[in-house]
Amino acid sequence: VSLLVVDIGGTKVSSAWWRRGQLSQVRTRPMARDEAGFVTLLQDLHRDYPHARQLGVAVTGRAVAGVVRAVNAAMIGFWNGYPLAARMAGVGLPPPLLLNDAQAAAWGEFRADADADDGRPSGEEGRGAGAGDEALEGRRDLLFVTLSTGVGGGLVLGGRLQSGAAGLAGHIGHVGTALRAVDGDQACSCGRRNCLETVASGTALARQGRHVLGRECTAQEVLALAQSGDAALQQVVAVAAAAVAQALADARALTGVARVRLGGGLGLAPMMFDAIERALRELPPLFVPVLEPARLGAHAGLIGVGWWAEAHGVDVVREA
Ligand code: BMX
Ligand code: ZN
Repeated sequence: VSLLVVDIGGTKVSSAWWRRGQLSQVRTRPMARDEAGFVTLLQDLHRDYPHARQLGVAVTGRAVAGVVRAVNAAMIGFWNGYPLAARMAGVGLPPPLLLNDAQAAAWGEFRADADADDGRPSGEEGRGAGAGDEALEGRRDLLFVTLSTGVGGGLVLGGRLQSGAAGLAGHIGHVGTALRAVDGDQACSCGRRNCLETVASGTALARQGRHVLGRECTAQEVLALAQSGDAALQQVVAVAAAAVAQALADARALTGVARVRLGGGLGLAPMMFDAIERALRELPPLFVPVLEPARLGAHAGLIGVGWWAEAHGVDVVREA
């Protein structure tokens, strides 16, 4: 094995050897807070996987020609215009193929379905011929949404991963929401106002929790306290879930996508997942996609970028 896969998120960095969709030697470390710390992290990576010959990297932010550019500039201080490919080469890692983290996860989820379908007897796709065609057609499209430090998204349409000009496609965290956070209108550090990410990300839940409780708290704490009956925090969760549901309906209206996978530490939390399902049931069925938890769980990005790197070659630095 020699393909190393890395997933660099706002809060943590995961890495593993990748072979045909299987991961081994999975490691997770906290994301560095500054550039110097990040270079140390890259050196540690190189030490942990010294025989890496190929490298696929899923990364928070847009990845363009070896450089990462934040959409939300406040998420990681040094991440806007960071020459990631050059820094990786600088510590002796192979030249990486870079892909946005949620786009990578979307590709991983899509590929996981394709593999599962391979093992199925044919004709199982639906009863009537018409219904079967529609079901089959629908399986070529998939939206992945992660609720984590930020809110990320990746879209596969017609069997193709959409990365868009400048890697922006799928950034559902930065669509506007008509719902308001409990602490009022929010400026998003992407330059827009009241983005989904300012209402429904882990960062947004923690911020609203602080507003309600008058002290620091985490998104997981907000969920736990809401679960145990705190009405104000239940409202925070309900508004976040409704905002996500609206954005999924918007995505369906715009692209026709009928299947959504939800991932990220917050998205995979049962309370959040259930709240979003409930909010979807309030919407007209035409706009409601089928929602499922990410089948690859927290490793969707790692596995997805592995498939992507395998298919696209990783011997040159390239635009994802
Ligand atoms: C932000 C944006 C997206 C990313 C999403 C989820 C940056 C740095 N990131 O909207 O590119 O996909 O967060 O990222 O602008 P995560 O770190 O929470 O997984
Ligand atoms: Zn934004």
